[in-house]
Amino acid sequence: MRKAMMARLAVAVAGAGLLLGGMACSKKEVTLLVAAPMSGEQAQAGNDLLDAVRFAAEEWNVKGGVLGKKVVVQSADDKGDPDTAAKIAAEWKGKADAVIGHYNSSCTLAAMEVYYKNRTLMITPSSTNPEITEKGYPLVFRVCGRDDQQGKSAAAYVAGHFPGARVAVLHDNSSYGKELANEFMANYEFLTKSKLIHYGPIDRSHVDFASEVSALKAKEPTLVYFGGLWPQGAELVKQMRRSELPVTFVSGDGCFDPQFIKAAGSDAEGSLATFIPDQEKLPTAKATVRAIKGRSGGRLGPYALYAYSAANVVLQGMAKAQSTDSVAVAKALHTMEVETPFGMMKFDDKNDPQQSPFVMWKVEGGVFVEAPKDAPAAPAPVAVPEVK
Ligand code: ABU
Repeated sequence: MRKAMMARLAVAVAGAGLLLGGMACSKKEVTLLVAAPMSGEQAQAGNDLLDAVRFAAEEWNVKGGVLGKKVVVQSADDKGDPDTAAKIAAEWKGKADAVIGHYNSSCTLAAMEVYYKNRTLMITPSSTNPEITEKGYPLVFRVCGRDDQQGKSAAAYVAGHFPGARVAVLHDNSSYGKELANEFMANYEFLTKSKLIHYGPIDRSHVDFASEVSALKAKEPTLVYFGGLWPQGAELVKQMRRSELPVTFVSGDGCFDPQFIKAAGSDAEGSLATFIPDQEKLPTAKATVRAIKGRSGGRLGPYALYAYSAANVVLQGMAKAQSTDSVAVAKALHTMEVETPFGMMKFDDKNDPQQSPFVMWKVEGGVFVEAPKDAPAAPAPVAVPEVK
């Protein structure tokens, strides 16, 4: 994998002469493009990323920028739509030195080949679909964890804490939600040697899931795992409570947001979601967390610190490479550790961070708290069949 990626990097270097026209042009500025949903139901997530990258840029600019150039942050609204994301990738050819984005896995998957062909470095702070880095594009990086990791973590938690549960799985049919649901299913069935009682999609365009919930109710599940984002997750939870379906609702990082709790209200109580351990408790993150919350009315978006980290990955990579050239920066990133609020970050052969732990969180008293781990240990998750 490493060899193949370095070979592709070498091809990109060899082609540099042809591609100079595609490189960002300004000599006095370094441009970071934040590409994410800035409007619609996911607007808060996109704006969390944008504000965090702006903050990182301001910190660098106070110290003189990078390589003597001012760091400028631009944004593009992909609306959470893969076609729009691919168009943005094409439109920004030669205008951005690096892209922080996209937020959604579907958008990142749709845009990343265009960025790669245009020789643009791309770092996603939040897209967790494994395929993004499994494809082996040398200019495509990720700073967060992956759905194979969080699906496995959720399955081990459910297997250990809910023995004998009647488990149903729903997903939103997106690159994120379906993949996460599949990872959960494969690991859960492997660990428990039992089958799900239901697996199926919901239609994201619906605002009411009464028919899905009614079909589910007939199967008498005791636990529902959902692969998808908080707007649909909150609606599902409300609809299940309204239908007197007494299940434990379990989801992933897409539902790990105070907006999920706000939208579902008291129905959210007891819901579970995987995310990383408490960022606010990290000694290395304290100052950045305080600053971001100070700028954002007290909110620390789930992926804000990752976006801040992604900006630092780019800028520290440029400083190390002594160049803004994407290929040089990508090469530098494999020879260094980047200082981030999560600690020193090092990339593996696939351009994923070497560390990305997931834990279970629970809604208690209207907020997410880390869920207790004191349950019988699940069987060791070894040799799980690959998810197709
Ligand atoms: N990882 C949660 C939301 C973004 C995505 O991967 O689609």
